[in-house]
Amino acid sequence: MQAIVFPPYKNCAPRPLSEIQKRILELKRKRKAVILAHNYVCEDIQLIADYVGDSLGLSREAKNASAEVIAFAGVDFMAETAKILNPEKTLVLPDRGAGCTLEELCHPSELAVFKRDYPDALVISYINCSAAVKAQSDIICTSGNALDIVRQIPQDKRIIFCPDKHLGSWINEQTGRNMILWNGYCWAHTQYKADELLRLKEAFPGAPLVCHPECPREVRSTAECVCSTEKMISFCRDFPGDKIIIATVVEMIHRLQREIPDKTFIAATASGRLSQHCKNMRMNTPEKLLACLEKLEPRIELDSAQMDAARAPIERMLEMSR
Ligand code: CIZ
Repeated sequence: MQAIVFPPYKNCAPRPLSEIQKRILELKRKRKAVILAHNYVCEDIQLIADYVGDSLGLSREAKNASAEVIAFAGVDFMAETAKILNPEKTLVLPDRGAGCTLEELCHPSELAVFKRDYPDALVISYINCSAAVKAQSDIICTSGNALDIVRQIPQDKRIIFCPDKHLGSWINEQTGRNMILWNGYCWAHTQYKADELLRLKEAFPGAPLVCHPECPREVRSTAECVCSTEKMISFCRDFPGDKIIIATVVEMIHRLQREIPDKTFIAATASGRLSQHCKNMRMNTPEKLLACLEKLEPRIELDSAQMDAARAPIERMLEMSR
């Protein structure tokens, strides 16, 4: 069984900033920019970002940002969300091609047709979707606030949940709802195999398995805790033991290590692969971050009517999440 063991951070030698990291920080000051980075980007970027977090935290940071330029290390739907909340700001992304399987699997025209069959249903969309899908939604949610948001909707209200069928089925299980699920999935989180994870748990007795709700049900059923990346931080901090197995994009371990420096994290990996990577998040390299701050390109530009339509469900999410 493959796994990568990350020793306690307090035992790791501190690394001085590299030349490229120093140049990024210098340029950031010159451009009066702020760097927002998702939990899933590489450690070299996490270490120099002004804020590292999940989509919800990043949306809040973007909304409150006073900087003129936002450099967003993440994937396109996240940077688009930041632009929608800050239409007057310059929003740059290291690689405009960094997308998301979930986004690709939910085409706005297909959603429009699907919605016709359920005219009275509320559409709740996971933030991992395009601006055009957001514009057709009533409320956006993240994996961190999805349960809380769905619980605020009256029981008798029909809900279409898109695009992640696995996150949607987890919400149905946890809330007793029967939401209508779109048939999308995250490529990275569907690589795990339940039997491999069970074997990994046997190899690390006493270590709980923490997995992301984008994992399929049979994988989730092997875990002691199913939660979003932000909740992984609090679970791992509060867990009394010193070893924890994590099943999500492997770069998450860097933040866990920094915030909980006295524990060992074991990154579960999918069979035949060295580790659990998101190919889109990996397009964010320090070189491309430097280049996008230099050229202020690629920029996120969206149609203003579409941004207005997409802003309402995002704002609703921010109002509904405590
Ligand atoms: O909401 C996010 O940022 C994602 C993609 C995962 C998570 O659980 O934080």
